Amino acid sequence: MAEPSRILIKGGKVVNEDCSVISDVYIENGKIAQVGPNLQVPAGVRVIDATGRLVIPGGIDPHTHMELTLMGAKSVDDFHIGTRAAVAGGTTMILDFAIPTKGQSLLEAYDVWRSRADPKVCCDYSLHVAVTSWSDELKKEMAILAKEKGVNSFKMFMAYKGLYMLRDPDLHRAFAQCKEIGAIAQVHAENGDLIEEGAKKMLSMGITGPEGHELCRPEEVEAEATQRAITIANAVNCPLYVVHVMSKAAAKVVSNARREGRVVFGEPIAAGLGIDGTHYWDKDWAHAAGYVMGPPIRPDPSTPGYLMDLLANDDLSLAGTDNCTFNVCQKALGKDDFSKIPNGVNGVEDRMSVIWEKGVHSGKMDENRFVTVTSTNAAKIFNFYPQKGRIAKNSDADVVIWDPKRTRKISAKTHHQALDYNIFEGMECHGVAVVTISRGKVVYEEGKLNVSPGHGKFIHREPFSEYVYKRIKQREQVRKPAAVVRKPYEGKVASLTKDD
Ligand code: URQ
Ligand code: ZN
Ligand code: ZN
Repeated sequence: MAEPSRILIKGGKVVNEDCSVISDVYIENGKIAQVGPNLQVPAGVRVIDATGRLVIPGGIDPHTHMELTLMGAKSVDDFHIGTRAAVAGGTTMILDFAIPTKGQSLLEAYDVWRSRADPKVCCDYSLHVAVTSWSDELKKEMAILAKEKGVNSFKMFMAYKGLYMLRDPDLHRAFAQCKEIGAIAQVHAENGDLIEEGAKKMLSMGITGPEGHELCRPEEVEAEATQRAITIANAVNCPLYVVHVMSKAAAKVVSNARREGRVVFGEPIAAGLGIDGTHYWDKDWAHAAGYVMGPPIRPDPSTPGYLMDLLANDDLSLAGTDNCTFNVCQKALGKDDFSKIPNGVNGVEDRMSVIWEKGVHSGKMDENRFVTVTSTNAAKIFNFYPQKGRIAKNSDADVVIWDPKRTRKISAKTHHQALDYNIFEGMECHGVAVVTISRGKVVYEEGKLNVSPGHGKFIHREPFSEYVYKRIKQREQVRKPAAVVRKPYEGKVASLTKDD
């Protein structure tokens, strides 16, 4: 049956970042054609009754790693299964990462990831590009990606020593180039040297289990790198985006920098917002290993609530998932040595419900802030707002009918991800996607998926996002350092002393 390209969503409460209003939404040819009360539409239009429910912009997950090969394992959610699971949870766009393999150029990596994703995605997507080494050639490629390929975000790793890690001088160069081409610099902020030393110490003490993964890289290892990245970015007036903020210590560094006026955005993820890292001490090795990611999920049980409070008040800016899923048998590559457990957890399907339960149902944030942190801010920061991130005329018809009263119990038995466990297993959440519409097509309704691989499109993003660059440009003007004009020194000058 040909998909109806015209849909009328009647009687729902339209929730945008700035306001909520009972209103109809009329969708035609993949776009939102009208928003308003009691819309009159042509005959033959499919009508969906949203009375008593919310009509929200489709979720945008700014941080996923579908089919990434890492530490000898390939993440099991590929671009089809991963985006299929995303729409089942109310997310209608993901931003993944093209990460070059050793010796691969950025443009080659970009092409490889495009060829992987384009034929498979069930919803729209885009790509950040990882900078895991430095050269003049690579610097030029960043400019090409920004000018011609729709990439305005580059991720640098301060961890994964020997694999992805950049040291400060190259971070400085990469940030300076990001600023030059109007991109945002993203960082995985952990001190890779301290992680290496910490891991050696734990293993030498016979601590080989997942608890060693957290013990070897405590919060301050994340906080120190977060501050260092902020300092380096500020030295070159480059906007900074700290991915997967996992600890109270790192979150304090980000919020303090924002209060001091730095242009920095902090991204907590569903895992850090929904659960804590006490699981690493579980007696069941497989259970404990399932939570291994970097930075670790923190064992301090007050962390999820603390991160959610900062997300609610804009000290932290938006929520991702870092969805990078490895089955138990893949995690078992590290059964004798935690540093060999492939890093990554799930989140792409459950992010919206976890944040509704722990953020809105708990009273920490309202429905408008929920939309902001799950959709709108990603669109603004990565520069495709209001194409996405808003229920408005001419915006893409990425729309979710959300039932705040309905609950669901998260479980690997019922989830749509490829993973054979779920870090949120058993969590009861208020807030459920009832209907998900991607590009004007109903791709999920009342538990039934209706996706087609390749339905999603790559979203090009222009550089110099206004939301990110307005202050940067102003500072470029008004904070230019200038030399003092003074008469030359004409006094006595000592002679140089040789080393003795
Ligand atoms: O570090 C990342 O963001 C990627 C490699 C996913 N894995 C993880 O543990 N965060
Ligand atoms: Zn990372
Ligand atoms: Zn990641």
